[in-house]
Amino acid sequence: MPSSSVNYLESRHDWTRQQVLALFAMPFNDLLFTAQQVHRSHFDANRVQVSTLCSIKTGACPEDCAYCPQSARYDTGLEREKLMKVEKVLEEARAAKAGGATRFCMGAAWRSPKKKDMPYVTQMVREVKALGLETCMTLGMLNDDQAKELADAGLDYYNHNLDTSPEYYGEIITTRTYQDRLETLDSVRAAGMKVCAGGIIGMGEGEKDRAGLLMQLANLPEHPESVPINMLVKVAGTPLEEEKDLDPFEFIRCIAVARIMMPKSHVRLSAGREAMSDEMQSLAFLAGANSIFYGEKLLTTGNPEANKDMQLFQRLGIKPEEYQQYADETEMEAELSSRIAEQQNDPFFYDAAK
Ligand code: SAM
Ligand code: DTB
Ligand code: SF4
Repeated sequence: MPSSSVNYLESRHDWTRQQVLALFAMPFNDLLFTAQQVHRSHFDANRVQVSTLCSIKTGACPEDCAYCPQSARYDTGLEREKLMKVEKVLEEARAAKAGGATRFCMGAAWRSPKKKDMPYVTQMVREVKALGLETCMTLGMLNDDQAKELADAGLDYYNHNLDTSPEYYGEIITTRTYQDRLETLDSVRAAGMKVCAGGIIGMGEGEKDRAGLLMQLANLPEHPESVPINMLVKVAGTPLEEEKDLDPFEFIRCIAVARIMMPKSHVRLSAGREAMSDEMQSLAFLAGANSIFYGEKLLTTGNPEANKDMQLFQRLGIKPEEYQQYADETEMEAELSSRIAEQQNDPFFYDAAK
């Protein structure tokens, strides 16, 4: 292990590049063992949160994100669609709930929402929430007022990814800055919503960029509650379509380091699962991933079939996390502690705190 004086069970916001690179450099088994210890001290290790995505506005996006099939600048054969009617969104949300999802994530191919869009998206939030689902949206950049409007409508999470390190960012996106992204995350936090922020792995970045991305996320004043780690989905027509495959172990390392650096966050094994074997996904869970996107489609690209995911959960003894509405943080901590205590009665439990 890199340093015996580091207490990996504490939440920290002062990670140095050297420390993060030292985590990446650990022997694979040591890294996974450490990540699993950290995971078990904060979570029920056999529960995975299940979210479903819905593209409420598809294609024709003015931005130039090199990975994205929805950018108007690349010919990816995607049909552009108008903002989805609220009733259609609700239909999809009901189906997601019936399928076992607890969070419904609505995504729009926008640089940022326009004034005229806000009444529709806030209505979506209110009505999806009324179905008993957690709500998440990803609509591009937000200012303080827009974030407040969404928070007032009851939006639980806002997703806005940093995507990569500040140093590599310019290779991927030129139409908005890293600072713009950080400011959106500030607005989301200031409005009182939970933050969902992560990135994409496999875009030709180096390990130092993966370390740089995780450092940015973990050194935010508060860790994002949800950290999606996407593996690039290579879409024909995008500048990254020919990007070479990433060593799967490098991806798993990234999940493990995210788990260690943000011990209380849900780390989502996000886009790219269709290209992963069951064994690779199970390694990601072992490394501390505890959330997935569930349902046959992400926003515009494919995802494993729902029944294949449920079979994998069954084979691994994983249960979907239930949606609990707690009165406050204390009640939530109490519930988690009792789950962790149950886990400690297991003869194979390894107490990381000892
Ligand atoms: N337009 C909004 C924005 O970019 O903020 C929201 C939707 S955008 C599709 C949400 C995120 O999806 C991106 O930030 C990126 O991290 C992820 N994403 C998009 N295309 C992807 C791909 N081909 N592979 C992996 N992740 C992708
Ligand atoms: C995130 O980090 N990944 C999701 C969600 N947030 C919005 C999106 C993945 C998109 C993959 C490409 C597509 O389906 O268009
Ligand atoms: Fe537009 Fe979002 Fe795609 Fe970038 S990632 S092109 S902002 S939809």
